[in-house]
Amino acid sequence: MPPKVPIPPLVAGLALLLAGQAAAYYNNDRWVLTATDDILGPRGTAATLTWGIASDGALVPDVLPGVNRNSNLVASLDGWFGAGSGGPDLTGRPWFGYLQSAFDRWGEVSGLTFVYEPNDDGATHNAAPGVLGVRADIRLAGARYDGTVGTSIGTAAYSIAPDKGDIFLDTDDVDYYSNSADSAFSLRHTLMHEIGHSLGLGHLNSSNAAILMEPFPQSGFDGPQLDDIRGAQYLYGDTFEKAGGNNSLATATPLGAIAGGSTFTLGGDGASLVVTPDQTDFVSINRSADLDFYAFDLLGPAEIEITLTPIGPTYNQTPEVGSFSTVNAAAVGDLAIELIQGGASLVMADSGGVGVLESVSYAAGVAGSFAVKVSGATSATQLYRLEIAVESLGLVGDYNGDELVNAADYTVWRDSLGSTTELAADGDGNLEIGPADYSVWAAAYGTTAPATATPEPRGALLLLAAAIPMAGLRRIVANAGTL
Ligand SMILES: [Ca+2]
Ligand SMILES: [Ca+2]
Ligand SMILES: [Ca+2]
Ligand SMILES: [Ca+2]
Ligand SMILES: [Zn+2]
Repeated sequence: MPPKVPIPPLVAGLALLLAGQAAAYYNNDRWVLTATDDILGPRGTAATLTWGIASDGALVPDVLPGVNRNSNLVASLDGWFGAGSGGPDLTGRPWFGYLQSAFDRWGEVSGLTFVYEPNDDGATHNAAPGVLGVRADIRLAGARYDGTVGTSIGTAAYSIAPDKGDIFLDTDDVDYYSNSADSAFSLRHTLMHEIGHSLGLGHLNSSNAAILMEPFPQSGFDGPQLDDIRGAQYLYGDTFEKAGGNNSLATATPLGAIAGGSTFTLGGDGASLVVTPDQTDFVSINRSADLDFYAFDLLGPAEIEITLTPIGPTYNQTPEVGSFSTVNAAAVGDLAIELIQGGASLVMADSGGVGVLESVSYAAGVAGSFAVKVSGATSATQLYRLEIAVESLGLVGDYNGDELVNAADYTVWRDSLGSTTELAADGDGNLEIGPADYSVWAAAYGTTAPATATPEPRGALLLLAAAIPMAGLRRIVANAGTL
């Protein structure tokens, strides 16, 4: 549990929150019109947003009836962190990376892509839409606001929900913002929180989970936490939804070759309650229309075991006004899995309900390309972990596939030594032909495939494998003597 800082709210309560959500994260509507995408597609699909800095002097109307101000953010940042060589190009400023990293971090854990817009025409803050080459979708501005009184910074910042999305910093909170410790944690932390609002996320509180969207400044973690990431993925999908997404076989996310004896794992960071800035491995089904296809290759005959596990911690949460309720982030949606080859379904599983893992296994008689389809019945973000375990079924050391391990296999090894593309002699499955593959061959020299395995037509093996449960597969493997 992160320590709570006993100071007044970070942000004026501007967001109009939707009532009655049970998924934790509280969201407003997401962006509809952006400078890059024009009109966005349905909720849960990816988006590109531009961000920039309002020119100093731009008018900032008070969010509450009061005085209007003019932005002094660039001058303030220069004062806090230095101006470097100065000039109109802000990307060379010593502080520019702090701002950029705050936006980019949200992009690392969701379907959002942030692009810096260097132009700003000085239009009134929160009053003009983003236009490429003119001004950004999300514009940062700052001015003297309510200052710091004693140890209380009062309001440090605010932002307004989409499609406005502009962010305001109280540049009177000098000591708070100019603290450069931990790569200007106070500035980055505040910005990442405000960016959350600019994406459409509202406030919530938890007594046992780290959450960036709590209304008070936090410490003990850096950046969006699991509930925040679930919220961002609810609105914009996971990172694989970018660039058209992975909702079809034709646009499946490529996982590459999975070698025998190895397990490919995706989405493992979704079980974290505290998320560290180096964690980026979060995938989800965020609505029933979200399909996640992944493509992978087998290098030879192999048994595939695929496990799909809904994941996420259990924690409590409450909206700003309301009582605590418990959220089990691993029991939000009912996931299903399917293994596909050449457009045809090989095997699928959906017997488990909400919060229950699904698994399928399949014995592939030959090398080939496969796809996994992850889907689910859900109205909120269900994070998952996908594991694809591959066990080779080929005769060890038989690099030319003639079911004998002899000198001819040595020739295949020697002729492809050093290759990472001709992998017939990759006996140890590390995707490169090296000395270890010679050792695999040497140790197996003289062995032959058992007589019972040779007359089995490959097509028949495939059909049989698809129809029998895992225990049956294991038995076939044992009889073949290859494990
Ligand atoms: Ca203040
Ligand atoms: Ca997805
Ligand atoms: Ca998808
Ligand atoms: Ca299921
Ligand atoms: Zn806030």
